[in-house]
Amino acid sequence: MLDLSTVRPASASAFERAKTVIPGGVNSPARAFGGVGGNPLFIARADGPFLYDLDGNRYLDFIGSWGPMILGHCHPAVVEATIAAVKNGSSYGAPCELETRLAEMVIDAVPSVQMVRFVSSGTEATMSAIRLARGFTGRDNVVKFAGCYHGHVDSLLVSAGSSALTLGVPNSPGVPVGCTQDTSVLRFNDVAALAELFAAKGDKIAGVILEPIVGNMGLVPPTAEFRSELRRLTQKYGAILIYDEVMTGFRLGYGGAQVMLGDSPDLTCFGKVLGGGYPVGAYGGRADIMKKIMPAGPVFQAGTLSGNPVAMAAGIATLNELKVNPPYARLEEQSNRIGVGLLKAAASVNVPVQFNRVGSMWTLFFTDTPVTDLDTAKTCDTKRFGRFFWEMMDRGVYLPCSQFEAAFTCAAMTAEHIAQATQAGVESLKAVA
Ligand code: HOZ
Repeated sequence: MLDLSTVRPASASAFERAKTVIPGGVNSPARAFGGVGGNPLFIARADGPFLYDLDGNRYLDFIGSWGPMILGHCHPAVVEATIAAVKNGSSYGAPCELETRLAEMVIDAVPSVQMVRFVSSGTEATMSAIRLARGFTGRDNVVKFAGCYHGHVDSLLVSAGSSALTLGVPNSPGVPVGCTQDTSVLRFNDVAALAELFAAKGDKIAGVILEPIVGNMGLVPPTAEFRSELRRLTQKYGAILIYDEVMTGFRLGYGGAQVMLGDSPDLTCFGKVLGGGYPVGAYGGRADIMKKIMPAGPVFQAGTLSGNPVAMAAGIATLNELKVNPPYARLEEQSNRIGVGLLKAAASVNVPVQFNRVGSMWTLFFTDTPVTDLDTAKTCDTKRFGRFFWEMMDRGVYLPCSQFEAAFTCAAMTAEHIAQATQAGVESLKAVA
């Protein structure tokens, strides 16, 4: 096997140094290249659709910081807004109008959201939404779906996707049994199992949380029947339906997955695009539920850097740009073009693949089985994916370093960039055939 440290020596040596002081050399396991082998790139800078590593290589970036950078890196409006904000002070620990303005923008974009609370990450958003669902209903049970990932919340770290799945720890040590004993895990898209669970204990279920369009076992869309049963059963039994739109919010359209699908959950979690590249999460929804949060109500949740002014300014600038110059139709067309090219190339070299895509989120699964849930996602040839990943990297295309993650096309990519990435894919598929 090729010694990767000789290919990108600066990244390799930075990784060695990092490993001596940071566990595994990274501050989030998704970045560690555990699913593809080799060393992670260390990034020197980013601009538009590109990342530049310490060795001076340039890559077309299809991760976009795992979703936030829908406008590309260093979008002038976002840079300008954050510089202006930081000159007014970087954190107050007191309310400011930027928080209200961003909340109004979220409410304007997502009809199911009547009130919003800002936090600092997607994990905090889902953790708080679960607490709120329990506090509001007075019930303990929560339902999640295998392969969905809602951050590293104790009660949701069961059959989790994303890096928990990639690195083989879907149920982490350190999570006490007591934290997950009230969590039921069902198969995504399994309507019969859902109906059975609600029939058995619907009056004990506080809430159901899901990624309405899953990104964390690779891209997996829901069936219409699954979504409508979810809404019907949660309403019938008085359980809170929580859409985790940390990945899909403002990404699949200005109103996220729920507006695209025509759905109306009770609570929604946001992150990623909402912060325009800064640490922002949020949860919002029906006012009668949200008013249970302290200090309006009794459900406790707090955060020193929540609603941070610089992060709020980045979010406002990002959402403003997405509203004024919506990139969604172009992202759809460009992402589709990649899929058409990859499917054609895979067929020509007899590599079995599935290309799942919604808008600008997509995954090339190396399997001949249609991927509709975690079990089918697991039929993938992850070794072949790893080889494909490195072939793409060597051609200057930076994909998510796991079969079980979604790639993101960004608005800074031109037709030429899409053609380059597709050509790299064609050559890489040939190389792994
Ligand atoms: N939530 C991200 C996409 N699965 C991964 C980011 C991370 O865990 O660092």
